[in-house]
Amino acid sequence: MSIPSFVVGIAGGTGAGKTTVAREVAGAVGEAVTRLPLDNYYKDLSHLEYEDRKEINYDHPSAFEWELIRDHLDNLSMGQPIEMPQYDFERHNRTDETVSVEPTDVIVIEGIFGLYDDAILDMLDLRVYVMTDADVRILRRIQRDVIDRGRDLEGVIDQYLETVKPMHEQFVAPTKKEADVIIPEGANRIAVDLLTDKIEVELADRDVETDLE
Ligand code: UZR
Ligand code: MG
Repeated sequence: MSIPSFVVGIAGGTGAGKTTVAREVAGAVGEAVTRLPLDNYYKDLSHLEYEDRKEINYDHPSAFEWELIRDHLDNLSMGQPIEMPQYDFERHNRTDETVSVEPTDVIVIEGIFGLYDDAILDMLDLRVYVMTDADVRILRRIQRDVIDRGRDLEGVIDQYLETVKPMHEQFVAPTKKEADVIIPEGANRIAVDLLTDKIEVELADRDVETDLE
């Protein structure tokens, strides 16, 4: 790999469908795609007790380890493998394990703050914001947190009103101005096809460039 990877950033509110878009695009591109979910880069909070970790504002940019995100994205796009941290939502903490991730020609970084950090924005070749109505997002969030993650409904509602919604309005929604493309309602077929086509055209152009070198 002689030229840097093509890097796609996908942002949007909780429950917007970012992970689904990233997964579908990654599956449709006819080449290996590395996904970098920002959820894995919440700060290590092992020094805190569970009761205190539960109280952290996970919808604020300061909850993420930005230095590590920048380093990992930089390394991957330059052809270096990384050890990606893993996150346990039930314990609200990073796990002890990491996963080795190999560099590929396409990298998709995805999370509520995918279009937030200036250094990350500089590394992106394609910036996508997934815009889904708040009512749909909270319904999906309830489904995921209550049914899949075993949380209680009241807690999910309180958290939504106390932090998720205000932080979304303050920090996440404004990042849509950074986007090249805004896609409605998550993983709609045409949007996924268009993103896939765009990435494939970029890869083909790069192959031509490398052949000429
Ligand atoms: P997505 N989150 C948790 O609920 N618990 C944690 O330990 C870490 C994160 C939530 C976070 C945010 N907020 O809204 C969401 N809260 O994960 C972002 N509260 O992930 O984009 O997949 O919804
Ligand atoms: Mg997600």
